[in-house]
Amino acid sequence: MKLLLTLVREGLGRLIILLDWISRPRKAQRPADTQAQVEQDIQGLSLYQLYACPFCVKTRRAMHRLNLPIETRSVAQNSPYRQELATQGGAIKAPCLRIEEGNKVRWMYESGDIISYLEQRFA
Ligand SMILES: N[C@@H](CCC(=O)N[C@@H](CS)C(=O)NCC(=O)O)C(=O)O
Repeated sequence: MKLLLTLVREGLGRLIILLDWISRPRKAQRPADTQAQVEQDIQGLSLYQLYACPFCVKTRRAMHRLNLPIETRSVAQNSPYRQELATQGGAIKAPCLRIEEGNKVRWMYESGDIISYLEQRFA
């Protein structure tokens, strides 16, 4: 039964990845100097995520649409980032955006909040 559930979950995850790939939104186009500034600004951001998690796919789609090549860090089992997310972020839940603000770090959970934050800052 556990194996069956794992297979269904993995299958659905792969299907979501395929559907995402087929229906990728268009990337925002910016003048080269604006894009260079945006890429500088996202240096302090990293997305802790799981490859086939639907909420992570939704967040990565928004990043693609906004043309934000933010570093992604897998929190799959055995990844060192999983423990980092638990101890520093406070929970193992993906996605989570790590935001460096001066010498402080903010951990933002919830895909909807992350997408709103990115849209407000970069759209
Ligand atoms: N409401 C949250 C849901 C996030 C969520 O449930 N993520 C799952 C993966 S799809 C998770 O991190 N589960 C904990 C785990 O896999 O250990 C969001 O929109 O970001």
